[in-house]
Amino acid sequence: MLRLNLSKEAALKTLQSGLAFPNRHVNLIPDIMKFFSFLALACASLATAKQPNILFLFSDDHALRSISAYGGDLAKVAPTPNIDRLAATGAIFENSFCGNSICGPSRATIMTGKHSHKNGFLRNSGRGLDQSQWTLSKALNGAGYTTAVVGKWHLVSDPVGFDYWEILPGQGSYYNPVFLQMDGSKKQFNGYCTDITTDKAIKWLDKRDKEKPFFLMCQHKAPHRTFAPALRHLKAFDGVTIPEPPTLFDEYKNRSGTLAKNEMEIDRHFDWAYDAKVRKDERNGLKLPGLDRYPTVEYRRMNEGQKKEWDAHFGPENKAFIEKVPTMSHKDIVRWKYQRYMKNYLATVKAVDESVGRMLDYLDKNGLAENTIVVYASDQGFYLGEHGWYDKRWMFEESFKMPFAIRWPGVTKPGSRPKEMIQNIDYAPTFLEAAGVEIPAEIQGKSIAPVLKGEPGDWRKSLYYSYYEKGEHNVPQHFGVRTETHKLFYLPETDEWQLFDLVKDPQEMKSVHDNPAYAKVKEELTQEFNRLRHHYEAPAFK
Ligand code: SGN
Ligand code: CA
Repeated sequence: MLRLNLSKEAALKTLQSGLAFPNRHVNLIPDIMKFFSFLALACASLATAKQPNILFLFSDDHALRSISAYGGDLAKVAPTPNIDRLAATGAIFENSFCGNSICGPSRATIMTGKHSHKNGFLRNSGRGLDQSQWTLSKALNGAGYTTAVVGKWHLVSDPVGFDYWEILPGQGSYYNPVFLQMDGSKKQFNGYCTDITTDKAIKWLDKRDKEKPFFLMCQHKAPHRTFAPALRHLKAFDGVTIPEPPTLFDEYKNRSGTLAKNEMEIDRHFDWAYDAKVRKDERNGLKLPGLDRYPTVEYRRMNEGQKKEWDAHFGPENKAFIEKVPTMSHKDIVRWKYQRYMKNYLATVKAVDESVGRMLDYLDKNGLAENTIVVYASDQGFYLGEHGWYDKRWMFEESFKMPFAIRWPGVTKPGSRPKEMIQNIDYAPTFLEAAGVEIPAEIQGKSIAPVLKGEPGDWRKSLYYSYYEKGEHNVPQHFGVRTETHKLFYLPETDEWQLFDLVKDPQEMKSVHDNPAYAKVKEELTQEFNRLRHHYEAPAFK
């Protein structure tokens, strides 16, 4: 099949320079050039017609458990009819993973198709993405795509390879957010961040260069901490009791002692005003157990009308809670916090899902659905009370996994649920294949197109993981391997290994590393870990 990965301009330029013979007196050249120019234009438009649009819908910290298409105990309350609709008309991956469970690094991996040690973006606190390296946006832009990113970026250095961008500075804010403009200025917008990001994405689609295929990254802040819902959704979960995970009161036995040193527990670290939304001035001087360090920052950003709506919801609930605290057990207080956390988290998801619905509707209404690949994913998973936690970072399943739904008309089988293990290194090569662009040798991922077609061939049987950060939430660096049945990871700081049997112990409550019955598995996984580290050219532990 003819694949021409050039824009019309580039195709013309290439042909013209190829015909610039030194003996310029030959009179035929102008005619030949005209003919070939015509051919080039025709071919380029043909290739353009074949290049599908790519709509990348992305959120921040979206746990799989809170997407009803994934099933599980929250399926009945998860407010995701539109993500479900995408999954039903495309594919949703049961085994989709990140390479490093933290925001910037996950995004850098998506943009480069490489693990953190190769793209240089190891941790959020770094200097930002080195944009001089190969990136997905530069490649698609160069291959004739018109490109844009709106919303959360978090790669520190300004976007490159985008015709248009309008991004949140750093983490961004939920209410009345500020957006960084391409000219370096900042503008504030009234309203709710998820809605505003969607408005900007739609506005760009309306105004885009319609001669070209598009690559649009619509990236939300939600449902990231501090889990602040759209005001219209504050009451969405009133009267609902969210099921608790069985490991909400994990005591961190039978695993590395570093787990107990975490600073991401709902019990000890979920801040009362900041996270749980019980402000100091609402407590009648009552001292509450657990962290109580920060103010309710999102509340401070609101105008008087917004504050009124917020208070009308949280005020009476907080009052009733504070009156009840003296009669509550410690565990009951943790349970209350869990309910508060989950209702707000799910309410932020509800707006993200509405955004997905608006974007899908836009494609339908504008005749774009048939020629647009749509992906919904998030930079990593998240703990929704499993192991007593919020946040991510660990290689345990809840945060190692990334939600991933894709609709690629003519390629995905509607309603399919592939089991193959994919990773965020695979997104860039997948999009390149769709665009008919050659995949550079330096890319570490693989196109998932064969999996989508139901012809996975010799698909990978193991995944590599690395986590380099140290600091907030006190999760130690660790590096590991996951197969379909087991997981092994190494903690350099304490020189410890952890081995989990994912079939017998899916909640990862007991490391079997020192269990003689697992000696063979341990040996196999250690070898596989070393093989992967060699394959991906991972540096030595420091
Ligand atoms: C912020 C959050 C942390 C979170 C990191 C990383 N604190 O620092 O809870 O783990 O981001 O998240 S907050 O008070 O600023 O909300 S990430 O998704 O950006 O990697
Ligand atoms: Ca994140």
